[in-house]
Amino acid sequence: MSKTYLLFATLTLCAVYFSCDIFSSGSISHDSWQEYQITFDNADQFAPSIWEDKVVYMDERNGNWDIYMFNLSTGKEKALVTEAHHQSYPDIYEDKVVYADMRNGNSDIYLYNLSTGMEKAICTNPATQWRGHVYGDVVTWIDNRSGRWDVYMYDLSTEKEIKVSANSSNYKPSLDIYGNNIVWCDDRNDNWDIYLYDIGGDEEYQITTDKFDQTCPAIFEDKIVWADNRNATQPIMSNVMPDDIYLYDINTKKEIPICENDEHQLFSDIYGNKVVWVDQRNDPLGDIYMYDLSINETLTVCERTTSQLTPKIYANKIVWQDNRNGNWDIYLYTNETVNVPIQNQNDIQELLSQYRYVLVIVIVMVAVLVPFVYYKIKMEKLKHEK
Ligand SMILES: [Ca+2]
Ligand SMILES: [Ca+2]
Ligand SMILES: [Ca+2]
Ligand SMILES: [Ca+2]
Repeated sequence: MSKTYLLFATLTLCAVYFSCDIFSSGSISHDSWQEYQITFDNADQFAPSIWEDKVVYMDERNGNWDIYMFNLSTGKEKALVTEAHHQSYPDIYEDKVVYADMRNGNSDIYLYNLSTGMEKAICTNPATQWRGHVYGDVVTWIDNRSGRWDVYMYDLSTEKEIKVSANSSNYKPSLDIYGNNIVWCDDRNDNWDIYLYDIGGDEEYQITTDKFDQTCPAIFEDKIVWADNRNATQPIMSNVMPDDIYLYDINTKKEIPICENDEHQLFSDIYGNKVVWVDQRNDPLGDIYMYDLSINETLTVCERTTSQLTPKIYANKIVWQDNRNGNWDIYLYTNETVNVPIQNQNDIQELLSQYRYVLVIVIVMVAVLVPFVYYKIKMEKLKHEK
């Protein structure tokens, strides 16, 4: 009995030791492309934006929309703005985060400075200001103070606000900014086109003239990408025509198709040679795809039966909103080293981690019971033999 018991006791201790090692939460570095979940709260996290190692998003855990940030270097999440009204759709550049803010009873544009922890009202006009973006010292947004929609900008260094668009749009444009270039789409010609404003030259340029719709532009250096329905042969359900993804090079003045698949492609973003977008070819709820201009290849970033939307890319880091957990969370796909808690990165590991204490108790019980039963049977046998 004592020998058997000793053996089982030793095995039990080993099992407990190794299981604790397996379940230990900590951080890990990965060299190859991998997917990470970066928000875990049961409320919704939405509309991510990324700069270097900082991912910002809107978060409803406090009962109204707030602005939160996850730092991929420290592995820590931080609440940036938790004012009691809605703060939404953040955009980030270095230590500046801009967002739409409802604290004054109508939508305004605010800025949160990560270095100072201070907020600054950028535009509090009583009309609607929406879709704030930031690059360098320039904050830009769409504004309906004229009754129609215009693009405005505010220069943090000169503290001056100017109207950017030469003409107004009937419906809400979307916009983006990189360097001295602000891009947006508007319907001044009764179809959607892409426009560009050069801040340095104080001049507006029309980028697309096609009679179909070009929408949702994004810009990186001299390249602009957008969703384009010029190839739609007939309107599909709800008059939404399938979009493709196109790219325009400001230097060469050439336009090229990035994806002309028959299904809907939308929400594109660009960084370096990589273009990302939402693709409906295999899932009407949306998957994330990427095109690499350096190898002319289309790659799948995330393909699941649930919804993946609003991808943003910075270097080799792609973030998006994902409802695979029954609520919206932020996910990341990267081949760079990031600091994300390991215990949640693998479904099986997550499950094991959740039940680690139950598992340890079961191991201990087995270790106690097996020699006990073995001993009992042996005693019974001895009794019978006698
Ligand atoms: Ca809030
Ligand atoms: Ca306002
Ligand atoms: Ca057009
Ligand atoms: Ca999907």
